[in-house]
Amino acid sequence: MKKKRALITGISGQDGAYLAEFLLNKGYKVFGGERQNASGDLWRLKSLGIERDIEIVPFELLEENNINDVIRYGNFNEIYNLAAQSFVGNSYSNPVFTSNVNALGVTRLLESIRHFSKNTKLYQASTSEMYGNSETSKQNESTKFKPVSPYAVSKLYAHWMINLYREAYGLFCCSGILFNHESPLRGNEFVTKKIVSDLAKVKYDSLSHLSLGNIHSKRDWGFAKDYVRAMWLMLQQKKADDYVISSGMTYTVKDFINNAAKYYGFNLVWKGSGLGEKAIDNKTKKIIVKIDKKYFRPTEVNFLYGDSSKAKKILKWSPKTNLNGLIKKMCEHEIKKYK
Ligand code: NAP
Ligand code: F7E
Repeated sequence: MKKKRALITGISGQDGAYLAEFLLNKGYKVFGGERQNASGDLWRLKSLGIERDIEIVPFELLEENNINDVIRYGNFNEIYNLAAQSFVGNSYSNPVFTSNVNALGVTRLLESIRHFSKNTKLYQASTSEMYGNSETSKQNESTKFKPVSPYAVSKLYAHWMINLYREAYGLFCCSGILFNHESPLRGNEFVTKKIVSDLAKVKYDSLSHLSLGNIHSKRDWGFAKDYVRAMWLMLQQKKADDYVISSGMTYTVKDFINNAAKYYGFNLVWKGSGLGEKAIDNKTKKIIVKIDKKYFRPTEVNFLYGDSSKAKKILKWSPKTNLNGLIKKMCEHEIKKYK
């Protein structure tokens, strides 16, 4: 039987690596879109042992002609658009770049599929950040969007374009509204990876303490490997649609720190408040966590809590790893580096 052909844009990122592994296991021929100014170090694919199984193609969301060449001749059954400027913090200092990549980049891609490859199915990486500071206690597909960062606004634009191209031109395109998902392959700039990696440096290396911003925001964190399975399921349905994918639990950044700290043998006691809040190890009396105002954002999403019952019902999807399991995987991965 002829192998299905899938293009994953953003192949060098966290989700790109796990999705590539998932599709290879399903027997797909996987093409990975990599931007040309990238470091070329596909360390995540290497760590999964799959770098030789993927055909890398130059892919830049800012370049219309490049996108058209890839789509016109690729003959893809499925495209997973994971490429993005994905760091919310960075979107405040680079709002134009973020919009160009995340919003207009998706329009370029949709136009290319419409003109050159109308039967190709498209997955778009939408995000829970689009809800912003939502007034509902849980967020599902009908919850109103109130984005509060340049990143979230750019992703909402793309989200609506996906809806529009589905309606107006009958393209099979789906948005996965994914809540935060993490893994040992997460980028160092995101808070979960920063926590597990810096706690390891405090314990085994010479870092004096961990510096963080707002530790009271709540996130619905899941394991990335569970979430890429949902992306694929969306493209296997008869009808294209949008789905919320979440763990169904919500915790503060502080909860995450307390849980992770135990893996390093720290028993944290918290003192003070605001910028003076700090965590001290009860055994050694050493300061382990301090607050630094430079990590606060001009606007913040305080609370996210997803309701993925539609995905559970239609896609038969539910997560296999909970927060404790995720933290265990991430901490063990860091600790291994020192042993
Ligand atoms: P990630 O690790 O930051 O990966 C982003 C990928 O996009 C990287 O491969 C990056 O390449 C590539 N990229 C950036 N700018 C590009 C451009 N102009 N043209 C082509 N490629 C470009 O992100 P992730 O965590 O895997 O997330 C995957 C997608 O899901 C993103 O769209 C993100 O916004 C979205 N999302 C993520 C989460 C989450 O919790 N992880 C939740 C909801 C939605 P370089 O390696 O060269 O930088
Ligand atoms: O922040 C707080 C920060 O950067 C989580 C992206 O994948 O998920 C991710 O976006 C929380 C925020 O993720 C630090 O203020 C405190 O409240 O890990 P993060 P994010 O902003 O939720 C969504 C769903 C995406 O779509 C995005 O692509 O942690 N926080 N102190 C900090 N955050 C960081 N990064 N660094 C700190 O020092």
